[in-house]
Amino acid sequence: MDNSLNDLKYEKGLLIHHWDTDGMSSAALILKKLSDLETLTPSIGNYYLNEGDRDRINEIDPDIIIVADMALPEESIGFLNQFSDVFIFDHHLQEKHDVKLHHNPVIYGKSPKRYPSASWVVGEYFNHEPNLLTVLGAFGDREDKLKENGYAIEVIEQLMDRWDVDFEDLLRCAEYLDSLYKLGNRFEIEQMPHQLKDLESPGEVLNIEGLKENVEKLKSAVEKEAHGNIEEIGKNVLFKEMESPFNIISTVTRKIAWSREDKIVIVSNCKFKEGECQVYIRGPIPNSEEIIDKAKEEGYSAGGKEDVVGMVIPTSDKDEFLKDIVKQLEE
Ligand SMILES: [Mn+2]
Repeated sequence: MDNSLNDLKYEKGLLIHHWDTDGMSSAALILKKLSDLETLTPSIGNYYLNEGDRDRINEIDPDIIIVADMALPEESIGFLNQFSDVFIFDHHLQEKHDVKLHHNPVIYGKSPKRYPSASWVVGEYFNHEPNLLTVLGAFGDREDKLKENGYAIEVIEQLMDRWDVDFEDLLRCAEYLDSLYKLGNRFEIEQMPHQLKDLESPGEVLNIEGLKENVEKLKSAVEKEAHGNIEEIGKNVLFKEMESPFNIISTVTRKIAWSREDKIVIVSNCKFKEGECQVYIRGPIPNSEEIIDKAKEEGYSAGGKEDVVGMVIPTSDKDEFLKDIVKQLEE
């Protein structure tokens, strides 16, 4: 085992982590060992370091950097490498980076079932027995699918017995923590690992101030959007224009699509981030791969699979882009 993080000397350490439950839990596990790190999450929705992030990192001027649960591109890693040694802990499929330590068992051929989350990777690296934080990350990333993971579920069931909670309670913990990025509360996300690191049971997570109210606020926002005005803009295509300050487009799209299973549903939201529109498509999409490739060719961020596509485009391109998408869907 590579122990190079265990006897590190540094003045100013920086911990960059994903904004979701797994990212915060992985960061908390690292803080258990190195509690004086500054925490930073990239601008929510960006899987890279933008100018604002780079300014903040320049300001901190770290002499060690740890990255948890984020598959940053080569260019961002190159930026970090200028400051200091970089340590990466992750479980996403990605290229191996030229850094001090790139600890990702999945890219070295280990099964993703054995490492359902970055928290699982970090916990093992520091020789923790699986604990609350290990398990929280896995619930955040895998949710119900954890039930199909025989290895993980055995570990989880033992812990659930000890805590006297059930599967639903742990799902709720992840929902509570993920409310932060859905609301866009970046500052709270960056502070949360410092609070999580001392928690030992799911009940303590559910009691974190404000999270329950967050979840309720999000639920009513989703309901409102999913039942609002929906237009028919193509033969089998429905369109919903959201105006929400929250990052709930994927939940809203799923909700509409599940109630209109014969239709393709397009949802846009240009109010989560200034200057940008999120666009989601769900339903029986005949050519999702083509749509994703074309959006990428045009320089947009896009991803998805056969029944769902998500994209981010500049607000100024929105009308033209949507027209194009409808055309592609009807081809
Ligand atoms: Mn993860």
